[in-house]
Amino acid sequence: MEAALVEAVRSGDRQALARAITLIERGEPLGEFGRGPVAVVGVTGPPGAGKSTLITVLIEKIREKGETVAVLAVDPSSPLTGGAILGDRIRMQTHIDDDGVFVRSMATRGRLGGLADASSEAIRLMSVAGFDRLIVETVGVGQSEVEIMDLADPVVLVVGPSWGDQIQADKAGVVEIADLFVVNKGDRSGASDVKRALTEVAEARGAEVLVTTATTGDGVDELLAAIERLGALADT
Ligand SMILES: Nc1nc2c(ncn2[C@@H]2O[C@H](COP(=O)(O)OP(=O)(O)OP(=O)(O)O)[C@@H](O)[C@H]2O)c(=O)[nH]1
Ligand SMILES: [Mg+2]
Repeated sequence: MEAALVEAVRSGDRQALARAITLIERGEPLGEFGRGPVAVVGVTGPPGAGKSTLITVLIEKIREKGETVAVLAVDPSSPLTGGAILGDRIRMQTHIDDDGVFVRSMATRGRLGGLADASSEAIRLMSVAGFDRLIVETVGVGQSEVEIMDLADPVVLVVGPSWGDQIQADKAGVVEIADLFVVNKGDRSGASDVKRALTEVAEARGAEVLVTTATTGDGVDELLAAIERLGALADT
């Protein structure tokens, strides 16, 4: 990638960042590129669990603290998630006029090389752009999502209240890389059952299980606090 463009990204130029991510999307290699100092919070989980809605509330809470935040939503272009990108854009657009917020969806359909490579390059690029926080959303449905989450610390797994049966099935998947478990849609019946079902696997990983309701904001302060505790641990 052109050095001048990368320099512009480093100087905090948001348009340059958007352009650079588009180039990555189209298959232009980033080349040797180190990570910036910002912690990457990974948010993953099954389609429709409420990841984007939760992130939208997290953005508000982070802004209330006076911090800036960038979000990358990776679209694996699978039939399962068709339309997710549009939904994310519309929802997170509420922050469009805020200079302290950068939200970008990235489609990786047709890119040369793997989904994980493209996302990793975009994440590295975003990590030098001067944001206080960086959040990456992926749909936790396959191995490539697990690879993307290699870059994230901590990894937050968000599931819905009907997820209980999946826990066993997902033994080798996202469950194994999660540092924090969130049962969202706490307003729906079943959330406490899923919390109970998750507790064993969470405890085995030394992880907490939280219940949130993204649509009302319930539990999101606790979620942000838990993320901060994990971030603090990651630094030591
Ligand atoms: N009742 C209820 N609905 C919720 C809650 N959180 C999200 N939703 C709804 O669930 C639907 C999916 O929410 P999203 O935030 O798009 O979920 P997602 O996990 O980002 O979905 P994908 O990106 O498509 O995988 C939307 O209609 C939300 O309004 C919640 O806490 N309670
Ligand atoms: Mg989403």
